Amino acid sequence: MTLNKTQSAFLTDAQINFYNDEGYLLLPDFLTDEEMRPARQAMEEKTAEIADELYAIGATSQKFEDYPFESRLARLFDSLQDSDFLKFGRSWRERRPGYFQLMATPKILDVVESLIGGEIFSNPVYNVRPKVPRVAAGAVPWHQDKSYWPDANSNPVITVWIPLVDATLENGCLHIWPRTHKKRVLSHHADTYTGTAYTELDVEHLIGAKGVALPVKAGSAILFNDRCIHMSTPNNSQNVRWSVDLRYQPTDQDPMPQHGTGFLARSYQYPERVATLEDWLTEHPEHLSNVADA
Ligand SMILES: O=C(O)CCC(=O)C(=O)O
Repeated sequence: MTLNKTQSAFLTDAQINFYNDEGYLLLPDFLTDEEMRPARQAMEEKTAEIADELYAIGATSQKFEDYPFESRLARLFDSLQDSDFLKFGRSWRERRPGYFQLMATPKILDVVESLIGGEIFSNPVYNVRPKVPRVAAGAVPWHQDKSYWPDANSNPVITVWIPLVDATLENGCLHIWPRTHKKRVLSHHADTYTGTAYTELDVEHLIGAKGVALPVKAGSAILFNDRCIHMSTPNNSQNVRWSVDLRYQPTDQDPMPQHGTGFLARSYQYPERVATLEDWLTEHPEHLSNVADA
C-alpha cells in the first residue's frame, strides 16, 4: 500500500519523530466536547444503571441523579468497598453506540494514519476507565500493554488514551516511561493488591524507572505503543477520573479474536468494508453486504 502525502500528513514530521524517538506523543486539546459527547453519554447511561442496581439491592439510599458526570459515580461508591465497585468491572468494554462513535472519530483515525498508514483496524481491546477515588483498582502498575497479549502476532498496536475530564496529579494521570517502546516484552506477573490482577513488570525492570507524569486537559490525547512502559497513580481527588484507552493497528496484523471483535475503522483499499455502527453492535468486524452483492 502506498500512502500519498495528503493521506499521511495529519501529524507533522516533528510529531512523528517525537513519537518514534520518545515512544509517545501528547496532543493537547485534541477532541472537542462535541466529539466526546456520545461517549460521555454512554458512560452516564452506565452510571445510571449502576445507581439503579445499587439502589435496588439497598447498597445506596440515593441515586445522586442531580450530580454531574465528574462526581456521580464517585458519590455512589463513597461508602462502599472496592469489591462493590469491582462487581461492575475495573474497566468497561461494552457495545454502546457512543463508544463506537468515539473509536470511529475521523480525527483520531487521521493521527493514527500518520503513524501506521490508512488501512486501520480498531483492536478489540478498548477500555472505558471510571477511576473512582480511593478504589485500589484505579491505580495501574508499571506495565507494557503487550503483556496482556504476548502471543498475539500484532505489531504495532497503538493506544490512544483520552481523558474525558482533566487528568491531574491528584486524580491519577498517566505516567509514561519514555524510550522504552522498543524493548521486548519484559517479564511480569499478576499484581496482588488491586483485586484485578493487572499485569505488573517484575521489579528488576523498574530499577532506575524514569516516568514522566502527563497531566492533561479533558479531550487531550496521549499516543503510545504496546511495548511502551506506563502506569497511573491513585485517584486522591473527590471526583472520577474518566478516560478511555482505544487501540488501533494495521489491518494486516492479528485481529486478536480471543480478546473480542474489533472492526475495520478506515480503508482506502476497501472503503465499502469499513464497519458501521450496526456491524459493530452485532460483532461483525467489517461491512460485508456490498461484497456479497458483487
Ligand atoms: O488509564 C489508566 O490509568 C491506565 C491506562 C493504561 O494502563 C493503558 O491504557 O494501557
